[in-house]
Amino acid sequence: MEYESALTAFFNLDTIADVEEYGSGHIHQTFLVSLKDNHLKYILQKLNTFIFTDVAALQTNIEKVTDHIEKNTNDKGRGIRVVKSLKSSSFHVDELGNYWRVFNFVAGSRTFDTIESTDLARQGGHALGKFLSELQGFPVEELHVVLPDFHNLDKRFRQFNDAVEADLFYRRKDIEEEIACAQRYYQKFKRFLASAHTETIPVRVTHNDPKFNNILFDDQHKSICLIDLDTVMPGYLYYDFGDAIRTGGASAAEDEEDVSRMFIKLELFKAYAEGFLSETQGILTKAELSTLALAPQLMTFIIGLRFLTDYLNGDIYYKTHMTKHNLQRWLAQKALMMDMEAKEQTMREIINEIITTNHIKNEE
Ligand code: GN1
Ligand code: MG
Repeated sequence: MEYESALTAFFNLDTIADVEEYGSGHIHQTFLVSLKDNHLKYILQKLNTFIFTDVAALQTNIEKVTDHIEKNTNDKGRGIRVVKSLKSSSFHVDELGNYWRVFNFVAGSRTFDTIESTDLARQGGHALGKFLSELQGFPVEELHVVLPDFHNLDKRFRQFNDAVEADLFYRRKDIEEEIACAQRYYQKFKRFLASAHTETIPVRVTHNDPKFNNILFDDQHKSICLIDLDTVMPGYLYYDFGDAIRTGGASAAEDEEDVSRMFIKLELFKAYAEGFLSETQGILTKAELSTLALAPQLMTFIIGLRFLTDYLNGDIYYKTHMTKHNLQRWLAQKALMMDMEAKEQTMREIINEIITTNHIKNEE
């Protein structure tokens, strides 16, 4: 197996009971390694170095952030940590030039792809809020910007336009309507960002990929922590809250085939926002709070647009599991975004109500 050399770098082979493919990430290859003793488990990953070209910088970010969280959390010893190789390195390069790394597997933890209850959504909100508040004092300038302009709307739209122009796979002719739709919504979100940024929005440590299945839960369905820290970088709060609601408030999976089943569930949105705002009491600015209602629409658009771009580019970025998978993902994201647009006013009222009834104070 291709992970043989990596296993040797991190473990004594005699101690390993089992290795199996694991998880539903779109980028890396992930394995669960179980040891014979104590039922200890680890996560082994072969990194996608087409996307993450500077693995040393990536791993340094993750180590610094997890060290900081471990120092500042009330839940000591329950988070994810980088496991060093037997040679004390935070990653291993095999004979073929593949990069590998290992994390501890948090005992008894699990993830959810869809959200069954408002309690689960609220727990998700707690996890994201805790992550942001525990990293409040982290020196953000120390983080490497591993994927520059990751959530930059203009950059993502430029990449989309380049893909439309190149039309390398002759897919454009069948999706002219989608292209026109994307162009229209780009204008809308450009206006939203221009107006949001008339006030100063602080740059803070953000996760940048807090989709619901990147949250670990225990067997009581209480959230433990966020995982998949690859994209932890300087960012704006609305990136994280928006992207979190894209999955944490949705009625269906991000690639739902039947778009009529894809909408925002306002009760999940409300519960997520309540959990989130209770953990971030006093640290968010007024400018940040005022982005919360529209952020989910914006981020659903940005992620959806990236799926559509990848469809035009011939599916080179995201793993796909069927033909037109990226197109299907865009269509589901578009349906969700349009439903949030129809409910924009209610989403605003929900946020305002939580702020008022819980006396959420912004930072002075
Ligand atoms: C990717 O790694 P994974 O599958 O958690 C992507 C995110 C997208 C997400 C959509 C580095 O996340 O930006 O929101 O897919 N990560 C990267 O599901 O591009
Ligand atoms: Mg990821």
